[in-house]
Amino acid sequence: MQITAIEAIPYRIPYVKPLKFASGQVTHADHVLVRVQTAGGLVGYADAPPRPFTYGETQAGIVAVIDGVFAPALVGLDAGEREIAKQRMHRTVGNPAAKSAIDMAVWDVLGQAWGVSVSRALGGFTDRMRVCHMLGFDEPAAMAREAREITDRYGISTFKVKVGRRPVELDVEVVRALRKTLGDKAELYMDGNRGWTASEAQYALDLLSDTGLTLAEELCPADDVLGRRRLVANCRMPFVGDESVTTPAEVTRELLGGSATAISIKTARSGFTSSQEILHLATGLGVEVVMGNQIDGQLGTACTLAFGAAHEATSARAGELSNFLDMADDLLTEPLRIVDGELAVPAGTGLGVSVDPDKLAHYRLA
Ligand code: MUC
Ligand code: MG
Repeated sequence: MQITAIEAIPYRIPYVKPLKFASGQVTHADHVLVRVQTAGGLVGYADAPPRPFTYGETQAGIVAVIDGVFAPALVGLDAGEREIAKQRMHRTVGNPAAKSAIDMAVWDVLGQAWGVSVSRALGGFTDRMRVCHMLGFDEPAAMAREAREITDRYGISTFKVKVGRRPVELDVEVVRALRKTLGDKAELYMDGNRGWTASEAQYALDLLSDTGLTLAEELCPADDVLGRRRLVANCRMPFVGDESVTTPAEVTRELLGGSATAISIKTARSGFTSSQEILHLATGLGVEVVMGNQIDGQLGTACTLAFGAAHEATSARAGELSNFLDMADDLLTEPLRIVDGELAVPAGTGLGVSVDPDKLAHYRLA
């Protein structure tokens, strides 16, 4: 099953409701669809969402690195030679979304060829995941209203709250408004996207100590090395590394250095292959993981879901699987549907999803 082509197709779909957070905002899904074709006629898809404010990748850069570097290095390999593909792509230090989308599109092909779902091939632990919704910046009352609507409509009861603003009290007010609106049973955790200093984060944790938060993610930069270590040592809940732990080596450094005590796994930046390395590293060290969201559309969410449902540790917590709800449209033929707070892994081989050719023609860029 020789790989005959790897295409990078840029497209743009607007957001109905822009997502704002401490390190940036997203108003359009300016993503790149990656299509892997094989000699046997099987075709695999995955999505590359550039996050320039975090990793420096851009839509044009993803297209350029796939067309100019990764596709020429991989075309001609057998789809099963994944370790060789990884070796060739990982010569390049950066470009996580481009590398990951290729890795996952190849897995999509392999699942189809083997006649199994990718989720089964990766581990097959369960066929569904509980869903966590990520709430972007707004006024406290508006964020509480959004959470209430999401609960009523989709049965979702876990929320990741974006924090990291100044004054710190604004975000504290948001968490209090959410707790009041959603009650004690809702799970709430917060993500600062490095917006606070270590001491501001400590102040916020102190103010919020009675609100029942379950996780604190990337509240300050990991590069504030000693301040972050002190913060993490004082933190009573797991402190999640996200943008500081994008590779197995970074995970090792941050965990051993005491700068994180839990790990966010994002298939958009470590694909399936490196996400498994990160997962096994974390579980081997007895560290909790959460399936994160790189502000994915439905195809990216299907990848997070496939990986999350595949393993015991990744399905233990609700996965961040719902932000495609903020988009005006999507590319999949059969939309993902959140029912009773859960997403089921699509039936079928590979990723179990297909791209609607008319939608792709409509949204693709020249
Ligand atoms: C998150 O968990 O931080 C925001 C920026 C990014 O790269 O991912 C999102 C969500
Ligand atoms: Mg985060």
